[in-house]
Amino acid sequence: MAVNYKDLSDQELLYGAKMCQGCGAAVAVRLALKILGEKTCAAYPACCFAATTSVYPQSALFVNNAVTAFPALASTASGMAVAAEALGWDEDVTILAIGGDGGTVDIGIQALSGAAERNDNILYLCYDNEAYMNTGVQRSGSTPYGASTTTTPAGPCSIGEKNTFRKNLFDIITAHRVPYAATASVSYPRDLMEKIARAKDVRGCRVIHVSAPCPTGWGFDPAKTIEIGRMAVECGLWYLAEYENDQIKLNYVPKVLKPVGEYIRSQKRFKHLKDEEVARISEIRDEEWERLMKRYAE
Ligand SMILES: Cc1ncc(C[n+]2csc(CCOP(=O)(O)OP(=O)(O)O)c2C)c(N)n1
Ligand code: SF4
Repeated sequence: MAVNYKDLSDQELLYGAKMCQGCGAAVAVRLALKILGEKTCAAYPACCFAATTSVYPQSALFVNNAVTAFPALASTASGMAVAAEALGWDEDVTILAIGGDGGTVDIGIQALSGAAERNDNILYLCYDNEAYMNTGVQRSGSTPYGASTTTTPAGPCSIGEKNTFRKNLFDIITAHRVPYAATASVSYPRDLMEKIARAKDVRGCRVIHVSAPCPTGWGFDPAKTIEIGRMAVECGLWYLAEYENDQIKLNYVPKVLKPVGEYIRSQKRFKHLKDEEVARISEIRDEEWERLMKRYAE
């Protein structure tokens, strides 16, 4: 499905939500729903998205939706997909699972792995704000090295003893050989919407992992969400990629990676880091990028 940007403006399906200003998660879901449209049934577990959109009996989503248990997002969506098929709903209906990084890479990983292995007909969108934000910024398996959280406060806990390398969800999912997977960022909205559109056309288990900056948990001015997300990609701490037909491609390769320092110094969660620790993050970035280019670059 090609994205017709002129038609998108009147397709708001997320209204009146109570996120913090500048919430990247809200942008991710809003853009996804613009592409998927009204024929969507969404599910989400305990997370910022649920807490800010759907407190019974209210919901800010103008599509059918269900709030489910933390470990059960993918299995709930799998059940919805089977029900849609049993009811004979047309193939245009998307079963959309929306989860934070904690609910995806940690607590919901078993259900997601099962859905991926069975190739259940769901579109799973993980908005990654890099911590368990809804309960007060606890470290998740997707929290980057060096970030201060309430469970890895600034100091030894944040720089290695408890906080090591983040899990790579894209690697985990592509190892399941699902029909479609991608990484994206709210700071590259066209890339994100095109990936949602591509995923909509594919049947089976599709997973999109979206970088969604969080001004509250990361400590930056809410007006800068898009700028911060862009900086992450420009300095190589996030990347835009796609997986289909057992092939991986990088959608955007910066000509020269910007120094990580500007990105790191833009956020309070990293403000305790000394220059040598920032240099270590830069080394990690280089190792990871080299690995990425070897494996993924066309
Ligand atoms: C089994 C279970 N454990 C813990 C909780 C408490 N809890 C609710 S939301 C949340 C944080 C969710 O983090 P994440 O999935 O990263 O989404 P975010 O809040 O960052 O949007 C936690 C720990 C819960 N509801 N259920
Ligand atoms: S804490 Fe972060 S993810 Fe949660 S609603 Fe606020 S900005 Fe969004």
